[in-house]
Amino acid sequence: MNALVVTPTYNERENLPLLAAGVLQHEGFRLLVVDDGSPDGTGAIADQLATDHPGRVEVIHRTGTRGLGRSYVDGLLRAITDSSADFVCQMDCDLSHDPAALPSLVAAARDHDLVIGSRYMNGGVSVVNWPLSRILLSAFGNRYIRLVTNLSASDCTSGYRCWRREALAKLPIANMLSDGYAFLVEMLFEAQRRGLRIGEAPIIFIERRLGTSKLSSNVLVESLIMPWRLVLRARRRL
Ligand SMILES: Nc1nc2c(ncn2[C@@H]2O[C@H](COP(=O)(O)OP(=O)(O)OP(=O)(O)O)[C@@H](O)[C@H]2O)c(=O)[nH]1
Ligand SMILES: [Mg+2]
Repeated sequence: MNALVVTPTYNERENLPLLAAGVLQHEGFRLLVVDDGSPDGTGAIADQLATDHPGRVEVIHRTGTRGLGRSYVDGLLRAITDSSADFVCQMDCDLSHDPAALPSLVAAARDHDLVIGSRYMNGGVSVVNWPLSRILLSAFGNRYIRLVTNLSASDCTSGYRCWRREALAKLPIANMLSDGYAFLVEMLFEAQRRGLRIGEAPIIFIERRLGTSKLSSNVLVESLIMPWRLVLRARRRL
């Protein structure tokens, strides 16, 4: 078993070494860091990790317009060409996604094409240290997205995911409409539309302790509009 873990980074200087240690402790797991020219020097730390762990850590240094969606496009396009990777995982670098859960996500992906690490599998929302406003935003956001797009996953916005690489390669990664967090919804939408086998595994999301959030109002507005764009585009393609 070989899994490549893609993590986008923007100013994650303190978190990246901790995340890398958490990922690399698992045999068969490698890390691909997609850094967006972080002003805090995260890119140089990623390069050092690549030197310290030859063959297990790789870095993409992006230039040009920054964005989470764009970074995932670059990282996932690289990942699908990596023929030694059976699985491709995606996770945030801020330790909100516990690397200890990686083996169980990969195990669940043996009989799925995509497994989502879900915060919504126990009736409530499994998050630690979120203010009520953030819980409500996530819960209503997910409900809204599911209503508009008809997605069946309980957690459509989770960034903790594991794909079978061959299934991921069937998606039109280079043609995604979204730049920001909506990218996660768009990928899921395209996966469900193509009939990929989508499963979920419960996770506990822990709010970041180090560094700062990059959630912006632009990104939230895109997340409101994108579900409608996806549905309309899919209708036109029928
Ligand atoms: N490459 C890249 N990474 C990004 C960008 N924006 C956010 N990220 C990374 O995406 C992951 C999630 O971003 P966060 O800022 O933690 O956003 P969030 O998890 O929705 O919000 P918090 O709850 O505040 O942590 C982190 O690893 C960030 O470093 C970006 O524009 N480019
Ligand atoms: Mg975060």
